[in-house]
Amino acid sequence: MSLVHEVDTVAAIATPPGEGGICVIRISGEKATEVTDRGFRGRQPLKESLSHTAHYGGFRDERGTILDYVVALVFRNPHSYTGEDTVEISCHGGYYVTKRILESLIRFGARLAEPGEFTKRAFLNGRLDLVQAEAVADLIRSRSDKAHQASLAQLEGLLSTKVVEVRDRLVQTMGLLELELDFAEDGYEFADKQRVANLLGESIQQINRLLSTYSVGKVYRNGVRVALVGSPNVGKSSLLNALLRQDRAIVTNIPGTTRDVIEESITIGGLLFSLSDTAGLRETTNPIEKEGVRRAEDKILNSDIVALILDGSRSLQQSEPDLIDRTIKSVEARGVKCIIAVNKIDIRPFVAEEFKDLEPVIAGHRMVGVSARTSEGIDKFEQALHETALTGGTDMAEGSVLITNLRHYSALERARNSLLLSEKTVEAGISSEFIAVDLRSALDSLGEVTGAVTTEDILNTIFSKFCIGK
Ligand SMILES: Nc1nc2c(ncn2[C@@H]2O[C@H](COP(=O)(O)OP(=O)(O)OP(=O)(O)O)[C@@H](O)[C@H]2O)c(=O)[nH]1
Ligand SMILES: [Mg+2]
Repeated sequence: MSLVHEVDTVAAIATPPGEGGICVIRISGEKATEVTDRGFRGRQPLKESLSHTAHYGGFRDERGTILDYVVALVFRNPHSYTGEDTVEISCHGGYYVTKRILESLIRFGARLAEPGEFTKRAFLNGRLDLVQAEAVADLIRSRSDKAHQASLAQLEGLLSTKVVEVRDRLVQTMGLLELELDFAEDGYEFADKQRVANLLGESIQQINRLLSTYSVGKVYRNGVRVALVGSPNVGKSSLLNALLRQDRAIVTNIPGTTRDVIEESITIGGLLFSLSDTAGLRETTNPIEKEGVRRAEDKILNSDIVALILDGSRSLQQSEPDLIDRTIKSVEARGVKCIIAVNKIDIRPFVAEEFKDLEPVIAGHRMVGVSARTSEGIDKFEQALHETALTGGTDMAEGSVLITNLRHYSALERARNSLLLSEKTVEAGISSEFIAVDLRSALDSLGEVTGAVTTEDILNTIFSKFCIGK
């Protein structure tokens, strides 16, 4: 697809595949009503219908065979999602019926929409900016309260407004500098350098404030991956079951029960946590268990929090201090967070002092006593997970402006770095020409966030991640 607005008419199924009460097929483009009219017979042609009207009728294929009785909604340019003429056909939600209607629409002159094409058209027609278009995808994918809140705030334009505010101010600064450049040979100086320096400083601060929200924002959007790891039989699977309040993983008193990684999700405080129960870590010659241990080690490397589980009912076994040492060091080396849960406190109460021998390895990591059997301490363990997930930031109030997306973060970071360079240039008293160069690239980076400045590559990367029909 090119950046040039394509005027052809596209169609796609907008609802998930499968059986359901209804299914919606979306048609958008200049000929949306005309194309649909080739199959649809209601009281009046859709082509002659007003915007925001609903029409009942039969839908026929190209041979005139009735496929279904449907309701067609008409939205007229520019009052539609895409900004173009759009028809939404609600048919009975069957896999076959829907597919046949779509096939007919293609024969009647529509083209099958590419992934995200409706939203891309909405962007190209100025109905949404890029942050909002991405928020649509995030909203669809959100699986927790916080993810939902954050995507909604972005869809409502909170982040865009902030970015545009910073950009507008810099555009003014740029204007002053450019004016000066035009008259440089005459020795005029229009831009008050102190004022320029102040504007740059304020913009840098504003961007820094936005950047600082990312540590929390990415957790809101992406959730938190937690690996439950430890020696065999310490109660990892029991703990998973206790957290899920469901008898999900097999628990036995035989060490080495779990081999495959078992993954389930829960929400704590509105955040999504993906939990992985793993095989107990130990030296083994059993090839199946060995593979389990390898997968467990893999999980340690690919999680946001490692929950190291210890068995508090017994003293540490010979190899355990070494295992704890190795696990915590590898976790720390990768910047992964770690919590230690001492399990089976129903047998023996948890006394932190008893783990003094493990200092200094465990120093700085939260340690909680739990019982997977009685669920005592599970609430504290959940709280520890929640707080650990948000370390480096604070929980944000509903409606706060948050950076949740790495693309936005990187663009803002580039903008900030360019502004820092231009600030230095101002301080050094070097000519406006050089200030303008870095300022220009800061403006470009800021523009990339909302899509004011964009390339086909950026658009394709963003919209190809959407599903078809969106
Ligand atoms: N008393 C008591 N027993 C527990 C508790 N948690 C687990 N157990 C018991 O400890 C044994 C091992 O539990 P699992 O959950 O299978 O341990 P695991 O760490 O998943 O073990 P592997 O999969 O073999 O690595 C079982 O007999 C459980 O019933 C607890 O909190 N209290
Ligand atoms: Mg297990």
